[in-house]
Amino acid sequence: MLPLTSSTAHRDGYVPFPAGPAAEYRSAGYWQGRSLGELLRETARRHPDRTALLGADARSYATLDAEADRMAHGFRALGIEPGARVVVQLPNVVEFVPVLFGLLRAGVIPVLTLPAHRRSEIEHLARLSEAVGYIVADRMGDFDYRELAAEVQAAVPSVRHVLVLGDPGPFVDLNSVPREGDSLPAIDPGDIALMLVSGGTTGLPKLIARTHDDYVYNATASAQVCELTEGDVYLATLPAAHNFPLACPGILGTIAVGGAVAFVTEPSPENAFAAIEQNRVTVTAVVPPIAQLWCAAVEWEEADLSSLRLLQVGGARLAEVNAREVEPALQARLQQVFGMAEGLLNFTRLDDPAELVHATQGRPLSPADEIRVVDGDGDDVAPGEEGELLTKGPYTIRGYYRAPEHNSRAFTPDGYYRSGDLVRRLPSGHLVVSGRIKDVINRGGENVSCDELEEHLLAHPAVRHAAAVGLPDAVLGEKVCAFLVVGGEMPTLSEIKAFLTDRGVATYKLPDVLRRADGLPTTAVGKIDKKALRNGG
Ligand code: OOB
Repeated sequence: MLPLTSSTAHRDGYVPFPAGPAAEYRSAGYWQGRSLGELLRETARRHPDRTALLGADARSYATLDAEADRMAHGFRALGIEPGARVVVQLPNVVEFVPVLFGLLRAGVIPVLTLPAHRRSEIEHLARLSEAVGYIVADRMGDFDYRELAAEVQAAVPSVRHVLVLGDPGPFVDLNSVPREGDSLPAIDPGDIALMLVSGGTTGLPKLIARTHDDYVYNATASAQVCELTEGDVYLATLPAAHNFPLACPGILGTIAVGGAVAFVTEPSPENAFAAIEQNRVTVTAVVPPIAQLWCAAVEWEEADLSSLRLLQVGGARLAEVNAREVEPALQARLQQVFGMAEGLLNFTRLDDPAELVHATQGRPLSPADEIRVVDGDGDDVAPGEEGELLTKGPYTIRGYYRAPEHNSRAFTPDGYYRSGDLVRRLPSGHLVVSGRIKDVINRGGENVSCDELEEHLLAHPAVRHAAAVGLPDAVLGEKVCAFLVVGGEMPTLSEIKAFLTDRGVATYKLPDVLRRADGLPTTAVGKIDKKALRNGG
């Protein structure tokens, strides 16, 4: 083993846990000094022959473990150093797992982006992370990621390596990289393991650096709350690069206990139900609109879903009426999960009374999670009153990566993350999410940053002022409405969509509704009054 002596440049702009809390998390056993790569290694030692990944390309734990090592050697053979960042953008395919563990074992930091991200997001994230590589699949549906990669590489010169799963086109076939070598770096469990992408509170997405220690705890403690065992089969229904299906408990929690993981690239009832039946899936996680769709689809889909024991629903608020439908329709336990890529996770527990499971978004995962509910002045509200949720703990970041100015607003001086979520806390500790103070539209579980969208809209030659707000929608929870003040002729919705798509904006961020306004209402201090816009412009 080589010590990880090379560069520590990846720590520039990283906000570490302060020494005091870090020592406490270690001595209390929340941080176990294990790397994510070791998590897989330990399971492979215990259960070499058990199935790790299901599907046409199924793999046992021993096979996956060896493959992850070979991948790691491949990244080293390309000269990708420990601490370097590589943007990963893969669909939900089994290869996601060996690629992830290969990078982790090489000490390379994956920047986990979603398949729906487009030029605007990927370029920004590649530039911000100074990525040296970009790993994509050749195509998904009618979208060609190699074309996107060419654009990204042209715009961000640090991206030296484009590795493609499938037909590489002008780039390098991921599977052609030589995979021999004799040593892999020693990994410091306190160091950055991977980077998640924030839902985006203001402007473009932020990078969330998670350490091995904190993320191993995130995954294993979540597995415990879900009573996950080696008999479980987890279906990755949401995009694998998102925190929820990745580690809550998701793919990593399942691997920690020796269960099996299956994948679907698309969550339609037809597709997902077939995967549940074929793989005898026991647990999966979805956003509320998908849960609603599945509950309705049992009426017309024939599939046998009897293996499913737990459906986790989170990412956006699940209405109580919809929560009540889940168990009768799917004959599986419902678990509400209120989490964030920044860290804090809340779960309803498997033995919670039905009332709490239906009407709350769960309680914190860890006894070491610190929660405050505060008013606009930052003072604690009375018990049961609504306020903003602030949190810190053993798996919640202390700052976004390379965002010092934003961090001074998003974190309190004593290290709490200001979630922007409005909650009420019940005597049991369960939280009810009642809204948000931050300016984000939650479109079916995908977060759309209003600031970012407005910036793109303002680039249109006819647009003088723009304001994006969420409007209630029966299916998506919220839909994207853009108010425009224009000089001259009002562009049509399809013109605006084409304009934004051309700028590389992801499809899920495109406005669903366009409204013309003569002027935008403002608050007393001159900020755009979004509340007034939502209430009818
Ligand atoms: C999950 O993570 P993110 O980072 O995509 O989004 C976090 C935000 C939260 O701050 C909150 O505004 C909203 O999404 N949210 C919910 C919710 N779960 C997330 N709002 C109401 N009810 C819920 N159950 O979305 C995420 C990460 C890990 C596990 C689950 C979800």
